[in-house]
Amino acid sequence: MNPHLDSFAEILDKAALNRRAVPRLTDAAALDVPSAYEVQRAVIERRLARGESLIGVKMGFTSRAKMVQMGVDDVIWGLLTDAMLIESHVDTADLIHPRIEPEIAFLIDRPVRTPADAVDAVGGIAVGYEVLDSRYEGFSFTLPDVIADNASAAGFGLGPWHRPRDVGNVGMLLEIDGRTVASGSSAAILGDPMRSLVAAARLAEAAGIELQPGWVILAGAATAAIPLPAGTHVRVSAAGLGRAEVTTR
Ligand code: OOG
Repeated sequence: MNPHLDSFAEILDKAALNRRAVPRLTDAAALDVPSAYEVQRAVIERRLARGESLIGVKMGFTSRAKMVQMGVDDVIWGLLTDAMLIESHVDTADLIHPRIEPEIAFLIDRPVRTPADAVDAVGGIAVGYEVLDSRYEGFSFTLPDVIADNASAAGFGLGPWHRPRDVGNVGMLLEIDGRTVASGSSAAILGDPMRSLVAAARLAEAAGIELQPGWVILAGAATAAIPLPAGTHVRVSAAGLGRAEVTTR
């Protein structure tokens, strides 16, 4: 790999480990989208070298609300490792400036080699949440910056799995300490979260990655992301899918 790109991966990996935000990579150097994905892979390779394993992918900017919030206009993806899975607590001291958003999640139960395999490979659907933590100062980035930073992925949690069903237009809520802080419809996710799954399969095929049985695909948020303070209780829910909850400290 181009040593220049590897040094970018080192900067982002260190930023996450040290919980210290860094300036945007594109402030100092030109970075195009393919190179940004190379940086993302190198960031993930560092995590895998520390013993983590891949357990899925997350889609980003699949809704207008997110594109407008972050000022970008293309669908992207990031990779999820087992260390990112949150059971019931998240320690905000481990993060820089975390945000949370509600998600629809798909469980893959057979290998997805092409986008045509994607829909039939779904073994379960759940509501979940994603904790985002940009490694950039001010949570501010261009499209290549955020791709390099693994699409701001920091953690995620899931509600109970349900049998595959139509989730094209279900109401979704994000509550913090009992107050509704964001709400929307899953239809905000590319018109139907299933389209986000197909987009994930397309990106996977292009990247030469096979979506594996047991992997989770986060389809992207239906709402803007909300800052996640310490000492709160967060609940996300989606009609017909129940809920997922997390406490922060
Ligand atoms: C990038 C990740 C966007 C989504 O659901 O659209 C994303 C960010 O906003 O920090 O995960």
